Amino acid sequence: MKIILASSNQGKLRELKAWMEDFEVYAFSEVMSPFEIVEDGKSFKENALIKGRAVYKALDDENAIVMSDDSGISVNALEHTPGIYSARYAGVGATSQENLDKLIQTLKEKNIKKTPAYYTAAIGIVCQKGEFCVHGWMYGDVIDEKRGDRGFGYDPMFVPLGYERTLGELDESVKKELSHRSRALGLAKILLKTLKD
Ligand code: ITT
Repeated sequence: MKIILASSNQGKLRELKAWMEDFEVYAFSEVMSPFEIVEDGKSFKENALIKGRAVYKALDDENAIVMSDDSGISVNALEHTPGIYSARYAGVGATSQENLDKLIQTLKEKNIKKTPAYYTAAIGIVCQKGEFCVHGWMYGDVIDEKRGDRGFGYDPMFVPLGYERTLGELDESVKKELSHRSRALGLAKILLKTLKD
């Protein structure tokens, strides 16, 4: 089964491809000229489906199966922000590094050294049979410094529940086992099996 991933985020694409290695998977930029998608939904689910729908339409192939990922980090003590705005926390067009620095700066301004947070991933699937969405979460804490350079995005400041080190420091197998994305992909794989029949 051939799957087109509606994402331009290299960190996500790496993880999605590693998790979907039993499928034939391509980033949409590998099969067409990449284009910008306006993510103006009010939830992870809405944004995941906006991305999936845009790429499905552009592919113009009714047999295509498009998978999208909308995700982000929410900090309980910051009223669950940045949430769906995680990619533009430091402003529209901000880099991952700028977003990470801004979240660390926000914690420092509030004198917070460590506080509960969680990642959410909504995986969308758009194909001839319809539009579907599944979610996964990973809980833990964020700290007011970066540690390690594994993973991507906010990983150097995120300590998963039950661990002392950040996702930037831990072996990648830990994130593969526990992550919001892996959990959502576990459900997405079940969905894909049923769509095949
Ligand atoms: P696409 O829409 O092209 O997939 P994007 O980066 O714009 O890429 P999102 O709108 O879903 O994707 O934004 C997700 C943000 O949350 C982005 O800043 C990521 O760095 C961050 N994020 C999501 N999952 C993460 C993870 O597993 N580890 C670290 N940061 C993550």
